[in-house]
Amino acid sequence: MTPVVLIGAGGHAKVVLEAIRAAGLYAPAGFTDIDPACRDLLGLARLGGDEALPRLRADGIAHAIVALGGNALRRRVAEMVRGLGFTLVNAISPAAAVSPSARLGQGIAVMAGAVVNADSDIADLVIVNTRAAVDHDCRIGRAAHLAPGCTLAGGVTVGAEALVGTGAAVIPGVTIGDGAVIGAGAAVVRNIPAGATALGVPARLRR
Ligand code: JB2
Repeated sequence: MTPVVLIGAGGHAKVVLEAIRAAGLYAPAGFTDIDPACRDLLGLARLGGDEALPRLRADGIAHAIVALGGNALRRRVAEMVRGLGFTLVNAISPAAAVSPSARLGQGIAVMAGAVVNADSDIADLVIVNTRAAVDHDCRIGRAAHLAPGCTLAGGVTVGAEALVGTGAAVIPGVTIGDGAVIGAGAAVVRNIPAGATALGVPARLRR
């Protein structure tokens, strides 16, 4: 099996690791984490900080996944990792349902119970977290995070690095701008501008 290095060893990395193990397409070779105290991730060993990555690449490990939950951090670290010559792989849980007509980029995590429906686009570095639902014709921008249990109806657009909070619901055709944050449990019934925070039912912009 093709070896893959995980970048990061926190809570998100645990779930990514188990999705990779369950899918059985890649063999986790270890992880890098900036915290030297972080020595073990569910039986996987620390290979060093990110300064170890050039050596790992030279040793023949060519695949990586950036398992960091923060959207901007994940995007920045992914640029660095790609710059070192790694190819980013996807961690797709076999307990997720991904439509054959959906288009997936690279470095994506789709967790158990998630659904990605027909003709949706999932850009690089997106997290479709546990039990999140993306219905048909959605467009999810680079390094966005759809948190556990959120629901996007058909034709929703989510901008790059946006966060749709846990349990939030978004009605059909709405656009959520780049970097916007949707609070947990919010009901989004109109477009949300880039960089805005929207909370509540129905969701209102935080002033
Ligand atoms: O630049 C980095 C870096 N920055 C932080 N490179 C590497 N290799 N590792 C880095 N880290 C490490 O990421 C930290 O030392 C820490 O071990 C880990 C972050 O762990 P934490 O559990 O705080 O966050 P997370 O990003 O794994 O998970 C968050 O996001 C998920 C989506 C949490 O909020 C989770 O609850 C959430 N499910």
